[in-house]
Amino acid sequence: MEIDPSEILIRYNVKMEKSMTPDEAAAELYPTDEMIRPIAEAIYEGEEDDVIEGLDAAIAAGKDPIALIDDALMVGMGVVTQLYDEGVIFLPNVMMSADAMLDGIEYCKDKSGTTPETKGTIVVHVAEGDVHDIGKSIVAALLRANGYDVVDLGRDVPVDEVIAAVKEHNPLMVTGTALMTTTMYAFKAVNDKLLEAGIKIPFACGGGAVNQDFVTTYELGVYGEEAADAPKIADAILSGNKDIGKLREQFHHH
Ligand code: B12
Repeated sequence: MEIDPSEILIRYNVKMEKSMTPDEAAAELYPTDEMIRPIAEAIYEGEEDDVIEGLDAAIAAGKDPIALIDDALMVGMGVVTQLYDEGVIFLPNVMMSADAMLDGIEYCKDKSGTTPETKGTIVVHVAEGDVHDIGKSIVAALLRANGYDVVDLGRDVPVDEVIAAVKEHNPLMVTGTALMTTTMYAFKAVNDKLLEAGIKIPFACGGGAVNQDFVTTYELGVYGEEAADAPKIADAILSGNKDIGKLREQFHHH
């Protein structure tokens, strides 16, 4: 479908007559911290260069690059997600913001420079058919920041590719991210094929569409609500808790 930008603008005018423009709505939501605000604003505007500039200034002022992923980039993306949910902005805006966000994550990862001794390998992926990879990239960044070697298979990863990677890398655990109620069923397929191959490692799953009830329907599933749960689950496995039931006890809400 051809999108004529002038028509979108006309629609905005009609829709916004009585209320705020999208920019004004966004301005209400930005954080007040003067280091963080420009980064959040640049995410909303989808301006990669300004995101990097803002991150640079914050890092120069002593902020931890990895902490900035949650404290600044996620905050900016939160503004975008909220306005999208409210119908104030549309998918093309979200796409540009997502790209700026991913560039920012890469930059923070580079800047963190800490390459701690590896605690073990983890295979990370986005479910087959699903291109939403922001959450997965945060999970990967936090795992790396916490000393794990991450094999990042990317997005829309065929089930068999996940199984092949697990066989090749013999990881501590696998993570899966799904943002759509249709694609999350690929996790069940991954679970079944792992079991078929005699591989019984924890399969930590999360992402917008996924919930605890769904994840408990397959044997290896451990649900993680936030990206920060991924390194916590990995640490628990590392300290000897390899039992899926016990991991669920520790990480699921009861
Ligand atoms: C950004 C976005 C996009 C971007 C994605 C860019 C990218 N590179 O990722 C673009 C514009 C490309 C896009 C496309 C589409 N999208 Co979209 N998109 C979104 C949006 C606005 C935000 C998603 C997001 O990034 N959230 C932020 C991240 C950080 O959250 P997250 O991934 O859940 O991760 C967090 C946690 O879940 C956790 N986590 C994630 N994984 C894991 C794993 C482990 C182990 C752990 C512990 C934790 C964890 O960590 C993160 C932070 O704590 C949502 C709406 C919404 N409100 O969620 C729709 C949404 C996900 N999209 C949707 C749809 C339908 C689509 C399209 C089909 C639209 C279309 N008609 O073309 C296509 C999908 C194409 C495809 N095959 O995948 C629907 C899905 C509906 C459903 N439930 O099935 C949503 C919900 C919008 C809606 N309300 O309808 N989208």
